[in-house]
Amino acid sequence: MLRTAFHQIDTNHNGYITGSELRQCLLRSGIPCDDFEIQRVLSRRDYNRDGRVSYDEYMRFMSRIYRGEMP
Ligand SMILES: [Ca+2]
Ligand SMILES: [Ca+2]
Repeated sequence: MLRTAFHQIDTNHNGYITGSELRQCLLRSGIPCDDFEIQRVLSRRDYNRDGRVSYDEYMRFMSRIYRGEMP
């Protein structure tokens, strides 16, 4: 289920979520976001600071949420 969500965001299926892919995903969900908001959301998931979110980083973030460690 989580893996499906990742691949829905990763529209070009290169294994990384970029800012523009995240923005498109939010727009498809009816959530318009400005660049600042996108960067804020992205940076919370981008643990190694390479400007994109890998599958491992995504899973790490989601598992923290599921354990109740994120607000
Ligand atoms: Ca991608
Ligand atoms: Ca990264």
